[in-house]
Amino acid sequence: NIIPVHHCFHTTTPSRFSIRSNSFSKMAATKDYRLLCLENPLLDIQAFGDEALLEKYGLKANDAILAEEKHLGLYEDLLQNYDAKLIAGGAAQNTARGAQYLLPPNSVVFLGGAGDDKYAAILHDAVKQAGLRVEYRVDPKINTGRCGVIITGHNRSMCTDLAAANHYDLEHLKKPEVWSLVENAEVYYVGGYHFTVCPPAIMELAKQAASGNKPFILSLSAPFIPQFFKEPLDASAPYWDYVIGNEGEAAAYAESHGLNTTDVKEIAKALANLPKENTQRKRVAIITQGTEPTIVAVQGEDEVKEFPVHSIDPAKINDTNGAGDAFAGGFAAGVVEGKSLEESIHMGQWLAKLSIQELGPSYPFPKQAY
Ligand code: 26A
Repeated sequence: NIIPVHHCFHTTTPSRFSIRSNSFSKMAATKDYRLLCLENPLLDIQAFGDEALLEKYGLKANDAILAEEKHLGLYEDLLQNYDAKLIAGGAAQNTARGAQYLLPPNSVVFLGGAGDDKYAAILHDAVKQAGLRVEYRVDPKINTGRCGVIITGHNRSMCTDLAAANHYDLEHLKKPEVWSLVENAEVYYVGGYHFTVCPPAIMELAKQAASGNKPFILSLSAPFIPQFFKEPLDASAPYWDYVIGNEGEAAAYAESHGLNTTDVKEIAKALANLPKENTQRKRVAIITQGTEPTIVAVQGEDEVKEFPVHSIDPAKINDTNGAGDAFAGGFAAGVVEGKSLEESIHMGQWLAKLSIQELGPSYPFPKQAY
């Protein structure tokens, strides 16, 4: 069953095992593609903007929304008038690249919907550089999804036209060559943004995780998910082994669920103690708060822990777009490797610190060693 390590991009036949040497004397066979991620592959069209630009499109300085008709001119506007850069994005795809950054080759596979255009080509280049395998549901008739990102100071406003990403479906997930990757995976990561696209696919992964006692990680993604996609979000809640969000998402969850509190620790506790399907794992709720400490609540435990973030010279920050995704990527890598909760959080904070020094949701290459 053991075949040599090789890189395998955009193909449908996975190399299931690779050889890695743990030490000179010991060789270990480790399974490939242990982490499987699902969400929306997007191309970020990112620029440094100003108040006037936000106002023109009716955008808040720090937000993530779905584009409406009135927003569709934003993308060309950014490219022509704001010197926008094209950067691989999609929140969970950023997380998947991030986890792969820390894990051995061929550890992570990402699923989502894309087109067959120049934007998809940019995504393929980026994931190839990251060593991330992607299995896109390709729709050649629809363009690849775009996310307009306007940076003002430490804020970012994101406006997404999902396009082909909106057409991900169960049929793709159940294709034998894709489903075998699902069965083979040991940890699942779903970006909450996918609740706007295909909740049945999320539920398939959630149930696959619970029935095999494998960890299922969910990101709340943005305040509008707990606000406007409460029903499918709540249906998946019993399957969350780890739920990750930031302070804004936690507040939106508390409000839409009538928790009657704005205290982040109380919200984390409430999330951790929701009913759970797989009782073999205690749920962990993790709330990041930018430069403030990361809050961690564990199901059934009274004490809510705080983990200070890794300090950074503010002059070194390029932009914070993708910081949360990077945190989730480092954290997920820790879960895959069976690290302790503390160590996994440390890995998340380490990767977030690297990412905010890059332009957009990116990681430094050549790689820095953890
Ligand atoms: C459905 N929506 C709105 C989205 C997104 C999204 N990824 C998936 N679905 N809106 C913004 N993003 C991504 O978030 C990253 C930063 O956290 C952007 O593409 C950006 O790379």
